[in-house]
Amino acid sequence: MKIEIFGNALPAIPWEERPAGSRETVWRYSGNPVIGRDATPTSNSVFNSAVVPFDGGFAGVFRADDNRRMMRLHTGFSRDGVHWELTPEPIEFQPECPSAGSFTQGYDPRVLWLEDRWYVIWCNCLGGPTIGIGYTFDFKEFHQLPNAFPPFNRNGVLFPRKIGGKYAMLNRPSDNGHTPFGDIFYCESPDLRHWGYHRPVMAPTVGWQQTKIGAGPIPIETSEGWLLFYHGVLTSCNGFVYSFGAALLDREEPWKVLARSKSYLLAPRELYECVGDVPNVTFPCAALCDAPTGRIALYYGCADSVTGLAFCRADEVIARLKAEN
Ligand code: BMA
Repeated sequence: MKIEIFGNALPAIPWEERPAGSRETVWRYSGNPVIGRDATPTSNSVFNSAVVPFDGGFAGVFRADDNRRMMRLHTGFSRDGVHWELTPEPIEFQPECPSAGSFTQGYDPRVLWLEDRWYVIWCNCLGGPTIGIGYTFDFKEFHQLPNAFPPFNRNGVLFPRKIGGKYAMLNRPSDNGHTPFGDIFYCESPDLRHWGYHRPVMAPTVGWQQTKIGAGPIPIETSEGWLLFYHGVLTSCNGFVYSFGAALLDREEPWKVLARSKSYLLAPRELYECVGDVPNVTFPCAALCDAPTGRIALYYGCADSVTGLAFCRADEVIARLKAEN
C-alpha cells in the first residue's frame, strides 16, 4: 500500500543513498558530523539542533553551549542543509509577558511552520527546566510566549497543525537533574498559552528505552498516522545511553500509539557519538521530509558536542514499525 505523506515537496533535501551492503533502516551521512564544536566564535559545542526549509534554502535554531558553558540558542542558515553558517550572537527573544516567560538559558530547540509563522519550542529555564515557546517570521526577530508549564518539563514538541480544533504538544515531565524516569504526555491549548487536557502517550519499556523516553523532531503526518521519532535512554554501568526509534500515533487522537519501535533505529556507535562532553548520546531534534518521495533527513546531536545527519525513507520506517508490532 502506498503511504501518503501530508507535507510539502522538498526536492533539495540533503540526501545520500543507503551505503551498498547496509541493511540499516536509518543510515548516517558519510560526512558526519555536519556541524562541529566551533560553529560560533564562542561555542563549546553545537548539538541538538532544529532545521527547516527556508527562503529557498534552510534555516535553523541551534543549541550552542558557549565557552562559559551557558546554554544558548543561535540561528543558522544553509543553502544545502549540510554546510551551515551560524549567527555569532545568540537569539534574543522579546517576551510577551516577561514575568511568565523570559529567556535565561535554553536548549534542545525544535522549529516548525504552524499556520502563519515559524514557532520555536525549547527547554527553557524557570528555576528549573520548563517548555519555552516563541515565534519568528524571518529568523531575525524572535518573540516569546509565556512558558507552557511550571518546572519540571522537557522535550516539548508541537504538532504542525491543530488537532480537534486545538494546538497540540508532546512533552515529558522531568526533575531538576538528569531525571532517571520519563514518559511522553500529550496536551492541548486553544491559544498556545494555556495548556491542559493532559494525556499519557508512551512510557519507557525495556532495553534501549528502559529508563526514559522523549519526543524528538516535529511529527510527520502520514496516511498511517503521525510518524514520531523519539529518543530512549538505557542506564548502563557507565551512565545513560541515548538511542532513538520511532512510533506511529493516531492522526486525530495522537495519545493512541498504533505502533512503536522495539529495536532502535540508531544508537551511539561512531566515535563522534560515543566520545564528547556526554558520551553515548544520539538525540534527534529535527526531520526534513520530501513528501512525494518520503525521503527523510534527521538532524541529531552527537555526544552533546556536535551535530550529525542521518537518512531514512518513511515507508521503510513504517514497514519496520509494523513488522515489530
Ligand atoms: C537531556 C538533555 C539533552 C542532552 C541529553 C544527554 O536531558 O539535556 O540536551 O543531549 O540529556 O546529555
